[in-house]
Amino acid sequence: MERQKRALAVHDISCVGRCSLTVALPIISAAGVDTSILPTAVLSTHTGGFTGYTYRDLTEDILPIADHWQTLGLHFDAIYTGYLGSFQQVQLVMELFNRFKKADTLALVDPAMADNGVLYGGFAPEFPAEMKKLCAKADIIVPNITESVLMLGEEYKDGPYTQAYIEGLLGRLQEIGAQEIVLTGVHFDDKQLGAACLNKDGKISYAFQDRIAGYFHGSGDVFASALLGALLRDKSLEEAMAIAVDYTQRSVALTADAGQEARYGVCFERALPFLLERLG
Ligand code: PXL
Repeated sequence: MERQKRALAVHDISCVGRCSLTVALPIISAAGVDTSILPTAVLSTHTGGFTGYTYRDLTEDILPIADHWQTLGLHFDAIYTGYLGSFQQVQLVMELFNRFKKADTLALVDPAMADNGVLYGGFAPEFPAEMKKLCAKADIIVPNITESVLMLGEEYKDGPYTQAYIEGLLGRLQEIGAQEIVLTGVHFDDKQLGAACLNKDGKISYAFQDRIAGYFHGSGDVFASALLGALLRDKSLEEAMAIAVDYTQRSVALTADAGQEARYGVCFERALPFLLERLG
């Protein structure tokens, strides 16, 4: 057997309402990858669609955890970050990259901070500029269209989009610094929804699935986690993106079928057999 890869997932724990670590850990583990976690905060629920949630900030624990890991000489094949609650947490993730990102470590940054043209609650308008600095240090970034325009200082436009607009956006995102871009929320009509990627050789690819009406909380985290799992299973960027689009769409379809409230997240667990089949 070949060596098992190890990923580090740096996200909050939202105890209820599947997103961030409660999505990343099961999906990346199911892909066969040893998944270490660094929880950045503990919330009773995520912040989208609930009121009165608790928020225990774990910023002060991040460097002591990193110090201990350094004594162990740990190696990570990937470092994956998502929702980060403050400017300071973005700075600390950059420090984690300085310490643990080696030549063969894939740094995947999902600048999870906005959707549908607006920043998530609690973020200052200056936050996207800070997140852009972290994206500059990543190998792959996975923004949606809102996050992309906020980081680029451009105006948000509702879809459907043109191919020229999407490809222009991909090019401008690559200029931020990450070599490869996977853009989510791409649609050229109202029937299909998917993603577009620009790889390090300048090649652009697309992956689509039939759109399921509605807004599904946590689907971006399901997508990015499946993408990383597939990449760590040695799929190409294009293949990993197509697998992640198909798996996310299945999870969303199962959520719609089950008639579940969207704020509790998508039924990604029920689609795991499909993901494993696609990973081979
Ligand atoms: O999935 C993004 C996310 C992660 N973590 C927290 C959130 C959100 C989105 O709202 O509130 C705490």
